[in-house]
Amino acid sequence: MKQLRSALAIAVVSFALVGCASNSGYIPLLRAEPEIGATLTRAPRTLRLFYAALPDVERSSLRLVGPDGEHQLRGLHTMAADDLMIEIMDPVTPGEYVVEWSTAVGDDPTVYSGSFNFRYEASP
Ligand SMILES: [Cu+2]
Repeated sequence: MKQLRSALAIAVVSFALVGCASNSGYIPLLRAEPEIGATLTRAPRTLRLFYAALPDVERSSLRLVGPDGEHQLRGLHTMAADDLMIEIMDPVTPGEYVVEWSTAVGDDPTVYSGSFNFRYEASP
């Protein structure tokens, strides 16, 4: 009986650890255009991020920060392909860019956030 109880305790503890680890590590972002970590030779005009389920636009935001600071973005929407899409208003000049996103997807009420980089090098 004592053995069973300690086995149960171990099971509960390891379940809690696994739950904790997957919670903090889970990111619903699958891929993006521009691609995550890409080096581009053409300046992007839009950002499009693809998620594991349909994002809730009302609870989503995107930011683009580059060498000239934060870019103006317009018209956050979804193409109903589990994506978020937005238009980049001011010209993308060469350099390193960070896309910051936050969103809730599908039936999951959690608001997730993250960021990724891409680089734009003007073609010679
Ligand atoms: Cu679109």
